[in-house]
Amino acid sequence: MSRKELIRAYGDRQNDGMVQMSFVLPVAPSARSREAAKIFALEHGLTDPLVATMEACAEGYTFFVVYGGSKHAVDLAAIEVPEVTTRTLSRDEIELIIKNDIKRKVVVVGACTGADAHTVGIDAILNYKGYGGDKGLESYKGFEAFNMGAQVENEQLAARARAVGADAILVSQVITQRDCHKENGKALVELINSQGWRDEVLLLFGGPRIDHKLALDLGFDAGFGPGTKPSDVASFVVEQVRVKTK
Ligand code: B12
Repeated sequence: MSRKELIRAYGDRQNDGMVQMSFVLPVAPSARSREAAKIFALEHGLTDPLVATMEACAEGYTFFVVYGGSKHAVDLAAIEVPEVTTRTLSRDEIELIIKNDIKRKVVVVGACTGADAHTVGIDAILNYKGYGGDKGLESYKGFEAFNMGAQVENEQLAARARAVGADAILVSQVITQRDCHKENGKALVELINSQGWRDEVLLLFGGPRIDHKLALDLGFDAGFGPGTKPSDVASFVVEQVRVKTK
């Protein structure tokens, strides 16, 4: 049996299990509301709850932060989760791999698909301005990036990607109501499979509620969540295309 690797929350010192929880209650701030917040935290299993914040956030609503002890521990050794393991390369490293190993432009086509109108995420990855000071794929000499924008149908995206000989298709999904992101993503994979060119293209799935495991489950090659930088994506794509080129 493998050794357990139990970890607990860190508050003031190792293993003290201190956590904080925040919530809004539909009451105005008062001594009674403070007590209600304390009881609410106790009911969730926090020990010795301390109401650290009690602030009115709208008429008749109060925002609370409660600090208290949690008895729970997590066994890290028992967790297995797939993750993108590609190291994020520098711009120079990426450009060099494309120039010396791939020896042609790497073509990517991206879109926010279905009824989803949120363009900011896909723009952050593809457009010149990028994200968090990290310029988008469009800014690399070695990439040719096509951004089709939002509300793009899977058929349109697949047709465009095929027409330009895309190495990778980047799908952004922000809206997750009624699991429409899963349906949209899966439908694209099925479409490309049915057209018989799945082996020729990398499929990347991204958005605030996307992770690598979900993307793999849906048939994509990788998933990218919140905080992804264009250079993370560029690194993954060039490493994969380099392997395919060999
Ligand atoms: C801006 C915004 C809008 C704008 C969008 C404008 C635009 N041009 O994009 C407008 C006002 C149009 C809008 C509309 C709606 N919105 Co809105 N919106 C937001 C908001 C405030 C910010 C989203 C954003 O821009 N984030 C910044 C970007 C940079 O982050 P990101 O998308 O996560 O992208 C990063 C990563 O995820 C990743 N990534 C993203 N995509 C991809 C793709 C690939 C391939 C890769 C590799 C990486 C990657 O890289 C990016 C950089 O790190 C969020 C709330 C929030 N604070 O997040 C709500 C939010 C997304 N919206 C929401 C909703 C419900 C709607 C509406 C349905 C509201 C309505 N009832 O009309 C409509 C839907 C319209 C539609 N048909 O899609 C909900 C979604 C709930 C859900 N999970 O389904 C949110 C979460 C608000 C909320 N709390 O309820 N919205």
